[in-house]
Amino acid sequence: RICIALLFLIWIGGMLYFFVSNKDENDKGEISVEERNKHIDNGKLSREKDRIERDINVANIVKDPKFRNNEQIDQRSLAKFDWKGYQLRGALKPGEDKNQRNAYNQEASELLPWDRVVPDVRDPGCRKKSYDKNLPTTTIIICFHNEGRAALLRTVVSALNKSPEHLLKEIILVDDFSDNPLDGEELLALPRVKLIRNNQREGLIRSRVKGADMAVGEVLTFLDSHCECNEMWLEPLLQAIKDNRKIVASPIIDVIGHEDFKYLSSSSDLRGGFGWNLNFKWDFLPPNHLIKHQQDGTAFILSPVIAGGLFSIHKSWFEELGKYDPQMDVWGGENLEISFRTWQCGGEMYIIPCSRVGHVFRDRHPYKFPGGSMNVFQKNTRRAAEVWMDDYKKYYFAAVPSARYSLFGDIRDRLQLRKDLNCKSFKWYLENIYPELKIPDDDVTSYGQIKYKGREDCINAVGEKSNVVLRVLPCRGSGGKDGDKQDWSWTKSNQIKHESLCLSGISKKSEEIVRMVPCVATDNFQKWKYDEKAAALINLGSNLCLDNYNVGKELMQTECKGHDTQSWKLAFTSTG
Ligand code: UD2
Ligand code: MN
Repeated sequence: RICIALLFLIWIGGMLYFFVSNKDENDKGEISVEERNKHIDNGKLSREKDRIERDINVANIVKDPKFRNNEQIDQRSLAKFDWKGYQLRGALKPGEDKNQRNAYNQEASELLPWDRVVPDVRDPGCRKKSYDKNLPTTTIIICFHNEGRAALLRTVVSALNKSPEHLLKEIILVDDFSDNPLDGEELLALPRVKLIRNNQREGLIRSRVKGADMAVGEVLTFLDSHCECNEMWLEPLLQAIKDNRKIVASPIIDVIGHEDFKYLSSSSDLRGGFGWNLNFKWDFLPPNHLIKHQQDGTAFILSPVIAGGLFSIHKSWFEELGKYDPQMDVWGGENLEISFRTWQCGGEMYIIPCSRVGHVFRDRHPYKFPGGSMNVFQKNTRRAAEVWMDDYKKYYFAAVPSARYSLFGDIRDRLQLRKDLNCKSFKWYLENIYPELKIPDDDVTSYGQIKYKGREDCINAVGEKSNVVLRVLPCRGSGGKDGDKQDWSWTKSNQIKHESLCLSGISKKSEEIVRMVPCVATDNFQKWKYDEKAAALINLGSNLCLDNYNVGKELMQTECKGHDTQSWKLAFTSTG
């Protein structure tokens, strides 16, 4: 109970800090990498599943997929659109939980005008940039499944308002079988808007391909259905692609708070990355890239992977490159897949800092996953790993053991595509594009979680590099949110390792706090023995036992007396 109370206090403190530090939306008080990663973590799905699954009303009239295109674009005008009426007909009902339907505060979203002004948070250097007059045209593709009307409308309207007329061919909405077909149909009254409605749930991956196939613009620009485009967001993306047809160009993704819908500037020192669990995450720019970025805040940022939702790509390059894997369902995995494919098959990926688009990052999925969220995410990810990662997929299996058993279907078409495009190896990708991703050592004999008293609490390595402390917190499962903080491995020299650090007893002193230090295979204080019978972890340098004596505080080593606070279970899998 003390532990829960403590966590609660930490959480309150964190929230306070977060809100205070983001008080002024115009200041450069940017959102932290942890905060952004928190919202894009993929693994927490299954735990949340019961809570999030909404009943989809199957009694809906199923309509054929259709593509409606009002020829008289000019007769439809933005000014005549009854935005309040549109929103009202799908608005939050009295007594309805405001966070339930969308996993964001729908009430806050509906209180904002459809064309609200957002702060121009671009690097000052961006205002001095000029772009060619004859940029390629684009089609904006927005897939949605039961998106809140206010957010969906703001996405479309901000795109209309912030894009030069001559560059925007059309906005294709792909309604992925939302409960109410009118959510999309009523938007056909807006200029340039076209609509495809799926007659069954397809997921965002196949839906995007449908939109892409219909597109008449030269460049495809994908957006999520809860975005707001910022000043001059489109030109930098199109210019990058005009200059190099094989560039996949992403904006900096600003944060629209899911609680208050404030538009917050994101740090421009971040780029897309992933760990061996193949969850997307934001990485700080590595030093050599950071220097370049600090010299010129408008320079392209090389990104090993894209977040997935917001990017432009030349239509012909998208097609040549194999669009998306059509056997990926619902959500997830496609972002890493298109990233590996782009880099390995001769393309490039950049974040273009002068382009900024806000996005509502959420903590959970508001929609149901036919097939179960974890299964679907794992299937998609495994397909990506099988096709693109060569032997390196073994590190994925090591990080997410259950992925070995996922049913991932037939991948022959995608392997053929890789062959036809003459793509480079994953080794090449790691060495040249993402050398920062460290390859796990082969001196590891087993890996997994260390459970306190063999129950539902696990040892976590909390904090950054030089200041990692150990805490016992609820087990989350590898791949889950913060699950990687609970990943431990046992080495051939009997070290207990997390990332590049090893658990050390430090000295012979009893009641000494144990610490994470750089691994040295010969240091006896870093060597441990697991006594199966006593369920104790004994340090070979001090002969003392790992102890959670001060519950909720850091771990220490104490004399081995068989106390239950000295009881640990290694939930480990062998690498062999
Ligand atoms: C991120 C991406 C998202 C996608 C995803 C991985 C950003 C900002 N977002 O997750 O675009 O790449 O990672 O797959 O980079 N949708 C459907 N049908 C479905 C499920 C979702 O149409 O079955 C729509 C949904 O309404 C939304 C979009 O697809 O417009 C992305 O879904 P999300 O917002 O839940 O994904 P997000 O932002 O967590
Ligand atoms: Mn989204």
